[in-house]
Amino acid sequence: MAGSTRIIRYVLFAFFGIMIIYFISSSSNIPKAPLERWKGAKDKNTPAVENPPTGGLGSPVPPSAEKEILAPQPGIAATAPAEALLSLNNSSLGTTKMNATFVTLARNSDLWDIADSIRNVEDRFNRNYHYDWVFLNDKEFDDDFIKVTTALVSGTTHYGTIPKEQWSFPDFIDQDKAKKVREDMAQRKIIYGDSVSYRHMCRFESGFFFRQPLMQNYEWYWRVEPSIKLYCDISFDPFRVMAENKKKYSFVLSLYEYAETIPTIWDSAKKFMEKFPEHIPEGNSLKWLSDDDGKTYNHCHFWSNFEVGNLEWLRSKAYLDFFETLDKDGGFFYERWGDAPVHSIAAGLLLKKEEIHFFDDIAYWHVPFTHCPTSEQKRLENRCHCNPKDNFDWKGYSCTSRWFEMNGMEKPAGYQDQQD
Ligand SMILES: Nc1nc2c(ncn2[C@@H]2O[C@H](COP(=O)(O)OP(=O)(O)OP(=O)(O)O)[C@@H](O)[C@H]2O)c(=O)[nH]1
Ligand SMILES: [Mg+2]
Repeated sequence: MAGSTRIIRYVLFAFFGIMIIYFISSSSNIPKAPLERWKGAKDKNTPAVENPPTGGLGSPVPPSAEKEILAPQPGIAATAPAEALLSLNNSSLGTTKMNATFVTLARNSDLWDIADSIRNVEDRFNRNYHYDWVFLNDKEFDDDFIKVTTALVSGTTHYGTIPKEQWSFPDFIDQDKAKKVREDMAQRKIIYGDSVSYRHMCRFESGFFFRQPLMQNYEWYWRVEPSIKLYCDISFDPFRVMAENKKKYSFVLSLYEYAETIPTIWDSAKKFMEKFPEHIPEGNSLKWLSDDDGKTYNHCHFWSNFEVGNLEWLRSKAYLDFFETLDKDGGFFYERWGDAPVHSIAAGLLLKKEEIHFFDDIAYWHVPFTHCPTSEQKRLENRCHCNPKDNFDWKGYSCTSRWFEMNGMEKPAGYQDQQD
């Protein structure tokens, strides 16, 4: 009798022991919630996020919510309309991943430069969020490209080949005329002026990347180019900031475009405004684009090698009518229109100015310009490693001062020390 009691005790002891070891080992395998340090508005230039993501050190996230953040779930939000997404974000599931992806256009030869960018994005942000990454190319990606980028991205990667008709001369383009333009621009040493592929790239980024089958299921995108740097921790979700604040387009750097590359782009934009007045809302950013009430373009544009934006806006009739109008005028080939002025003029004319966001907290470099937050507090809090002296925002060739002025935003303390 005593013997069988002892056996029962041993069995129970062993059972509970195994259970305890199981719970300890399985919970230590749960990836930790992102270290949220988003605290809402830190100064007047940063809009407050009404529902900051939970899950910070001070607000433990239940295991189920952790899984919501960490598991890629394109299926769920992919079919949810924008309204539903927003209400989901405002609910207690504040930590759900957004329906968003990184997107990069690249050649196979860009591998090591894009690897560098991915490492920056992962280290400063995506290792905590695991967003997907879509890679697009006019040729097939090779095994090396796929192998290395798949290993580096913490989310799911997708690879797409661009259809030929989106990377070639449309039939309404006079190829002889286009060739003469390239020869002339080569002589005048206009940057990329003699390049055919650069023109296809600009036209593709202006009118087609958001229509790729791989992009269809996403609502938000973040464009990343080869060899960029991020200088601060991004401890908030930019996609969520965009959605919760009803933003459609964002930038970190703005500047004046080379006039020689876009002599008639504003004529096409004016033609569009006349033809489609229904697409031009009150309270847009026309004043940022033009100093004479729309007669001429001042060449200000958002630098589109960084963009976080709303794909539904780009796929809207308004944007497509805009692209179509410009495309038919032929300036991608008869001049050398960049996708930056095209996106910027569209955002400036088609969106209300409060739908465009300046991401001061995202410190960024693409040769040769840097955006580094002016506020020392921000730089220290977010472990930034950019030199504030390099900040381009307040220098003479930047259009960011104008952006602040048009919006009545107060410039950060110390900005005068960073002007030239
Ligand atoms: N697949 C493909 N991608 C391209 C091609 N040309 C440019 N790209 C990509 O398009 C984007 C813009 O090209 P960039 O060469 O960076 O143009 P840029 O930023 O104006 O000029 P840089 O100062 O050289 O960076 C990058 O993501 C490139 O990888 C091309 O011919 N094929
Ligand atoms: Mg580039």
